[in-house]
Amino acid sequence: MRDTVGGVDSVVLRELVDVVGPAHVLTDRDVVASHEVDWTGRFRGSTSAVVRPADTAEVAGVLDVCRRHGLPVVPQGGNTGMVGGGVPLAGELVLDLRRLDHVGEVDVAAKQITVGAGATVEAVQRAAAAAGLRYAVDFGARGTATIGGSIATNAGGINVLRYGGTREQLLGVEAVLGTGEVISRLSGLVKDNTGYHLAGLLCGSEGTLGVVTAARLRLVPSHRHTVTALVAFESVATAIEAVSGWRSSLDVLDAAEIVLHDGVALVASAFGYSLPFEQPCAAHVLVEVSAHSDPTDLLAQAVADATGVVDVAVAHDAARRAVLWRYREEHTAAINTVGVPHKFDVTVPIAGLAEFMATVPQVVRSVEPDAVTWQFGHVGDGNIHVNVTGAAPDAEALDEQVYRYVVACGGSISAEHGIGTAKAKWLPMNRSAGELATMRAIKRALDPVGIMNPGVLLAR
Ligand code: FAD
Ligand code: 2HG
Ligand code: ZN
Repeated sequence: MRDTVGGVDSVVLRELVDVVGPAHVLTDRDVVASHEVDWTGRFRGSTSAVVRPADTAEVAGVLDVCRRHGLPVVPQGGNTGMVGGGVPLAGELVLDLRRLDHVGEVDVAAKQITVGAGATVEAVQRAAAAAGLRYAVDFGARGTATIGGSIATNAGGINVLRYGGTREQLLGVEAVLGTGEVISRLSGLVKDNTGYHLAGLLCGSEGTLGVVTAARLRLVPSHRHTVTALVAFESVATAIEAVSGWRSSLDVLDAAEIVLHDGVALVASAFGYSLPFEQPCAAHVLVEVSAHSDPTDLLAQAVADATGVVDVAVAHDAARRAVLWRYREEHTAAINTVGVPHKFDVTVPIAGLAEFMATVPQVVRSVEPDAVTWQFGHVGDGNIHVNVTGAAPDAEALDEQVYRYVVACGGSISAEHGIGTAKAKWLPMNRSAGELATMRAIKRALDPVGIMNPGVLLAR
């Protein structure tokens, strides 16, 4: 009879140690604990081991062991994902990719960089900035989220309306597929029509097809001037209308993010900040513009042309801009202080967005009368984060009702966070039987043994 350590065969553990070395197969309960629960605290599982490969060859070696023993794997980067896709909910092995954190030289002429999957988004942003360029994907978890995780989830963030999401920055990847095949296309050719775009396929695949080990990323020019304004509106509807107009009139627009009065008040009280304006306002839009010549006048004119503006705070230098951004970026952490949230990361067509935001709290109350609804997000691209506190983490009826309403509004149940385990059950609301069958066929082809994140995306 063979020994087991927390459910995994000791023979398997020895084989994993042979691949990555004894220091990088973690089995101590206290050490693995942080890998077992997600950032929100809603998704908690257990694992017998966390394996920390150093490079692509070691990732391939670990997956080879897993494939031969039929051992399911959850790839994990910074563990900032919001849909329970990066934690071992069914006892899977955790593959921690943060040692693959190489950040290559910026190719200034091509405006590109090659980085390891474990590099943080912020590390890539820093490298780009040091070369006078910019990595256009940006979001609050930048300091912890990895490039691999952001590719696996096709992360969006605050600059999508100007530069697109992660997929739009991705010129190529290196990856180990569930088949064991190692693919590498990091040349960065901008025009390269030589068959299937495998990087695009892996982007958003949430670790279900393979492990991304490196990526070639597009960089954009860094503008000399950046101006941020927090604009207070009398209503959500006027705020949305203004943003819609700015999207046409302001071609220097980088970001337009909405926060509501109750969310701003929560952030202020949770972290000890003063409120941004004396008079409470229904909605605020955090708007950011950047250009080589000072865009302040363009922004001022756009704000002056908008209806329903009650107050404005403008910031030019980095420190004061950060003060305005914290009212937006600290929503996620502030809501966590209230309770474990249900997160609905949704898009609806812009024409129906104001009505959606007015109605969704009623939809929530119809199933969970005592729950509290918080709304904020990337209004510039129609992506609203609806968070609900005060409902049990497993309140499925709540999820179902909200998603049914989103779909009835012509929307998507996942704008940018992915499907993970949290939404796998609801995916057929948004995807046809034909699409799901096609995705399953791709999954079977690239992960024939079914070891790659089996609880995620196509699980139900
Ligand atoms: P993890 O959480 O570790 O993993 C996420 C998924 O990717 C899992 O399914 C995992 O199995 C898979 N995965 C991880 N690494 C790899 C790899 N190398 N190869 C294959 N699969 C892999 N998301 C947005 O889109 N926009 C936002 O504005 C945004 N803001 C956020 C703000 C905060 C405060 C937080 C906590 C999260 C936010 N997120 C946002 C969510 C999250 O999707 C991103 O933080 C990021 O994309 C996840 O990266 P990660 O390295 O933490 O991935
Ligand atoms: C953001 O935009 C993130 O801040 C997190 O996508 C959203 O906490 C959330 O619901
Ligand atoms: Zn977001």
